[in-house]
Amino acid sequence: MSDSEDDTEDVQLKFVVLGDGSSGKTSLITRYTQDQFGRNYEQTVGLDFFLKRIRLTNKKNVSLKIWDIGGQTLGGNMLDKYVFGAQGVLLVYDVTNHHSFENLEEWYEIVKSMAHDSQPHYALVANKCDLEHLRTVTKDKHMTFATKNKLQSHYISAKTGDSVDLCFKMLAADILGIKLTRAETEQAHRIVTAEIANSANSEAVKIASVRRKQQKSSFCSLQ
Ligand SMILES: Nc1nc2c(ncn2[C@@H]2O[C@H](COP(=O)(O)OP(=O)(O)OP(=O)(O)O)[C@@H](O)[C@H]2O)c(=O)[nH]1
Ligand SMILES: [Mg+2]
Repeated sequence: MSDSEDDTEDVQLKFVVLGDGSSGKTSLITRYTQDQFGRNYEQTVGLDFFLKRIRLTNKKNVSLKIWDIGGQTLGGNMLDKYVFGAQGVLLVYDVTNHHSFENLEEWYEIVKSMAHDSQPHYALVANKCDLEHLRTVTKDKHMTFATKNKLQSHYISAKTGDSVDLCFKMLAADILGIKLTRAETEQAHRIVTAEIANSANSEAVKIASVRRKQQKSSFCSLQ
C-alpha cells in the first residue's frame, strides 16, 4: 500500500433531501447516484435510501447516506425521526412552482426546531433550471432567502445534471470544514454534451473530445 493510500480517511455523512412533492428530490438523487433521469413522476411514499461514496479530496473519502423524504411527509409525525442525526439538509424547490419555494420556509423552520443538539448544514437547491422560460421564482428571492438564513445556494437541473455533483460535494465539504480547491470544484461541474445529429464531422468531434480527456488525465514526464 502506498503512503497516499495510508493517509486516506473515510467518513460517513447523513444527508436528508426535503421539499414539496414533485420538486424533483428523487430525480436529483437518482441523477447523482445513478446518473439517470426519468420524465415520469412516481411519488415517494414515506422515504427511500441511497448511498454514494465520493473522493472529496486526495485525503478524504466520504460515504453519503442520502435519505429521500417524500413531499407528503411535511406535517406528519415521522419527519423528526427521518431528520434525526442528519449533518446535511438539502431544501429543494422547483423554480417553475412558486408554492414549492414558499413552503420551503415551513420545511426549514420545522427542521430547525427539530435539531436540538447541533444544527445540520443547509443548502437551498433551486431545481429544474433547464426550464428557465417557465421560471416563477426569481434569483433575487432565492438569494434573499439563502442570505437571510445563511444557507448554501445552488441552481441545478436533475434533468441535465447541471451542478448536481457540485451541490452534494460542496455541502459535504462545508460540513467537514474543508475548503475545496478550484480544481476540486471544477471536477464536480458536469459538462452537458449534446449530440450533433447527422453531422459529417461527428467522428472528428468525438475524437477531439476523447483527446481532451486524455490530455487532462495524462502525466507529463521530462527526460
Ligand atoms: N424539466 C425538469 N423536470 C424535472 C427535473 N427534476 C424533476 N423533474 C420532473 O419532475 C417530476 C417530479 O420529480 P420527482 O423527483 O419525482 O419529485 P419528488 O420531489 O421526489 O416528489 P415526491 O416524491 O412526491 O416528494 C418528474 O416528472 C420529473 O421528471 C428537472 O430538473 N427538470
Ligand atoms: Mg420523490
